[in-house]
Amino acid sequence: MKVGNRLTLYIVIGLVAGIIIGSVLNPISDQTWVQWLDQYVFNLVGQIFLSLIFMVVVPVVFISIVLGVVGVGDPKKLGSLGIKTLAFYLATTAIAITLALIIALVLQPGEGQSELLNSSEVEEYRETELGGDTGEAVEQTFDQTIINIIPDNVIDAMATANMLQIIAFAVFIGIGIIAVGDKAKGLIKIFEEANEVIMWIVLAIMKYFAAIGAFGLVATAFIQAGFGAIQQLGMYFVCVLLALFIHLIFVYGAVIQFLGKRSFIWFIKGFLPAMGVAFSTSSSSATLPVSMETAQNNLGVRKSISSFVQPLGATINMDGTAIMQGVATVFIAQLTGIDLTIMQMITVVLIAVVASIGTAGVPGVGLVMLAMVLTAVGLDPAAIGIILGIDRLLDMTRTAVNITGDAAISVVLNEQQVRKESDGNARHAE
Ligand code: DAS
Repeated sequence: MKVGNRLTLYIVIGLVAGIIIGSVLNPISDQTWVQWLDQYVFNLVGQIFLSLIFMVVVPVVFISIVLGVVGVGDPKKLGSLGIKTLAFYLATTAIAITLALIIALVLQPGEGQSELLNSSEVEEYRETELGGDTGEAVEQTFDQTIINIIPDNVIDAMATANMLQIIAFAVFIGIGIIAVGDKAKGLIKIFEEANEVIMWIVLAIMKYFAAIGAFGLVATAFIQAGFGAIQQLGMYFVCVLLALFIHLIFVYGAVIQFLGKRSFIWFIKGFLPAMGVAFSTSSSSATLPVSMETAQNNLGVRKSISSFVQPLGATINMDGTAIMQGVATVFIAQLTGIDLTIMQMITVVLIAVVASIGTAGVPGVGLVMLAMVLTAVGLDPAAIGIILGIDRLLDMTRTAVNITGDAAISVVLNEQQVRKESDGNARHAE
């Protein structure tokens, strides 16, 4: 069953209706009846939808990766797929943040707004999110990030939805199944049948809840969005959105057209349902079952590639987040009257790439990582309080970009594998 055009249309209608209704109600969001409507209608349907897709994330990721690894069939081939995947992800993230830095340096969103640093939001953020100290954000060093990939308790990894540890455990199970061969035939059958069931559940959730759930989540976000803050932070808002769209259209467009040799319009049309769910949930992890279903059924990506590349990407590849961090760092440096040196900008690129590796795709995680980036270049992380009010609207957009990057890479790797096999068959036939 494909996530068809009709369902895509319903999701888009739900999103647009949510934006319109949320925007109309935002100016009167203090009225009791609006708060009642928001809490008992919009937020309720939204949270039910969110819980339903979060419910299936762990089983989908675990089962799909085991089957994905078994599907690849050879640990050496898996190794090469893994290396190519990581190389693509690191390259697109570095391009994303560099693009963001350039746009922010050219458009100067923080110029002449230094008074924002004295706003109450800064002190409030310092007290509530940074525990009042100078904001030494929890620095997760690179070696800790690597060590944290291996779960010392797989049940705990699943209970806490620690995606990287679930992926690592599933890869080991898959390699074990390949190693024992026919003795594990029964186990493979169990995983295949479990996959059919869990994917049926994902599609049923999409079919019956996606449109109304997306509507509820977006409506409640726009009712609560700080539109007032947008006026003040207009240039910051524009810089982030501009960088996100340039990255989406030109970088992913080039990746799909020139590396995947497919039409970008075909790609966006096919992947739109997943982008709509990402936009409404602001969570790459929650969207993962839908991203994989959509890539496999609408874009023809093989299960063995999609099941490995997309879960990995949902956790370690966050180009949209890197873009926000690039713009925000330059914005806050400009507010503080600091011109970032080339070395500081290189530090921002490296920290943002490393920071995105260890964190799951959940709402607002980009701001948490931003504190680490700002601290690394000597800026006050409490300044994040200035952009907190409008971050939910940007989080929706950057999450959609995050998962689109994962899908673009999975399409390219899939097309390359298909071409490699057809070339091989052609040579064999000669
Ligand atoms: N919401 C995050 C995600 O799910 C992105 C972010 O917070 O920047 O990808």
